[in-house]
Amino acid sequence: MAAFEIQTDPNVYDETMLESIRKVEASRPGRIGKELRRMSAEEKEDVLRRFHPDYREDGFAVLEVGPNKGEKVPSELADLLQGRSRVLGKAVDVAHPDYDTDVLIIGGGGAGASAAIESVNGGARTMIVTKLRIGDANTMMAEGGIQAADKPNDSPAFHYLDALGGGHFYNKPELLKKLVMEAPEAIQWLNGLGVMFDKDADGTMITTHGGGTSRKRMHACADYSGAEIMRVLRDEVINRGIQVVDFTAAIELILDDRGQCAGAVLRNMETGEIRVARAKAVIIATGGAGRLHYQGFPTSNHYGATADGLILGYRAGARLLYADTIQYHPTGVAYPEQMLGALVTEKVRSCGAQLVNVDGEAFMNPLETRDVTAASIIRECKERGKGVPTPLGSAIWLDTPMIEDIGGRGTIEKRIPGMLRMYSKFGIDMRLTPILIYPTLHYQNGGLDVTDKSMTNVPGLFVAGEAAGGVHGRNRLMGNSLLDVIVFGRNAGKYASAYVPGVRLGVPTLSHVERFQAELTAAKVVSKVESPLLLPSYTHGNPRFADTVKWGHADL
Ligand code: MEZ
Repeated sequence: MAAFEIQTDPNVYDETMLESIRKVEASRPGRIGKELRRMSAEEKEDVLRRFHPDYREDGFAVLEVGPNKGEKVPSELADLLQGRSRVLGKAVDVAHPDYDTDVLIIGGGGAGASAAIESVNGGARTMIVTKLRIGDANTMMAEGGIQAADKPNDSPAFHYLDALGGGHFYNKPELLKKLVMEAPEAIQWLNGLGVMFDKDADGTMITTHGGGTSRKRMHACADYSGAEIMRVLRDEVINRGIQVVDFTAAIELILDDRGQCAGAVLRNMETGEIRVARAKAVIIATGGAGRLHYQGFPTSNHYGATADGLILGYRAGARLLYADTIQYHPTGVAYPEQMLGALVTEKVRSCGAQLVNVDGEAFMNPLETRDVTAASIIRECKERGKGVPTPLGSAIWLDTPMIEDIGGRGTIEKRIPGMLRMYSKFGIDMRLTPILIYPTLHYQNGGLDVTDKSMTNVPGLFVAGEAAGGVHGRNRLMGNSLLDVIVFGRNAGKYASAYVPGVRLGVPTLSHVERFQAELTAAKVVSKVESPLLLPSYTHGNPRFADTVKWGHADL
């Protein structure tokens, strides 16, 4: 195969960057093959406390109403959780549904699709509603891989311990146990459906390390693992004839007069028309919150990641767990600015690239856990002044040419072809020059609190994927999110369909929405926004974009 050709742009890096690149190149031979020291527990604790955005008091607000009253969450999320419902003041006829199903799934990403497949397998009438199109989801954006302990030198016990340590021991044990125990079968399920995992000539799956893994258990489809998984799940949903209603957002849950979840109020994203779906069980699979741009960070998330499910669940009385803990992926694109915040997969570091400062020094082991790595990058730029100046702030080199030095020519094209092409569009050949990165808002570690049967404290309300909290504790490891959407998407689908035959719905109502509003009024909370948000408030070319998305932590 001919090597991928790139027209490099001699002007893409300015003189300061080029001078720094020369230092990176000069130090590279001495860095190759040298194992970089791991931080001690005390060092990690220190860097997290001082530099991780989760520890910034000014980024958070305390909830004044609802099941988590008194707890802190990111300020932007608090505004939405305590926002004004989109159904208030509207005549919504919940007694006369437009759709009637057993299991209503809100969200068309990996968790929603997996849930739908298993719900149908369980014999339930099943319907997906999604505010964009099926597959427009963070699953699609995941690049580096999916974890599963399925090699002879590994075991779910090692996987459990790695994720528990990475999560700072806050992971809910029963959820984590399910995640790791069902991981090998999840890989086989996906493989059987047609996911094209990277394999050796003899068919053995290729596995690599991720940050915080003690064994090589990252299964990948080059650097578009999520897109490949989503392709196959979407095909499966469509081929099975599962009803999918695109461009339709859920804007409120419906409960019955006994407090059971009984469906959702829907809004057509194009026409604004309101519809009602009656269901005996509802699965929230709405994904993450990157488009809320917590603390002004750019994001690697898809356009619709606005925490909608958390808002719907919370107003209906479902508890949140660890909603104050957010994952900033250490390596988001910092330059060129047209790609600001886009994901540079952790696989780049798994393949050997080091994190290097303006003076060409590799300042840390590149495979520390994500929270520690992100905080260390911020420290290097903000406290030590060792970042590389870019138009939007300072950044750190990811020394990608090392990958080819270590793995041989062609490794980048083979292992991370998507990344190579992404940079090529801007005249950067990452095989020849390092790339500039800075943390980007990537994942919501917490979410709605669920049991190991994926149900919340609201009967009939299930949650799967990124909208659920607990399995990852307070920091998720790479590759455990794709795994989570498969294991817990399927879990929610199975348990929701099994739950349906025992349900007798009472009178449907939206009285919980009025009660919540009354609580807000009593607490003198003035709602700043209508919620759920559904889509971010910026558009390309809109000057407000510049106000919303500032370079993270410029003021630290
Ligand atoms: O699990 C993830 O978040 C993931 C695979 C991201 C990546 O770096 O590729």
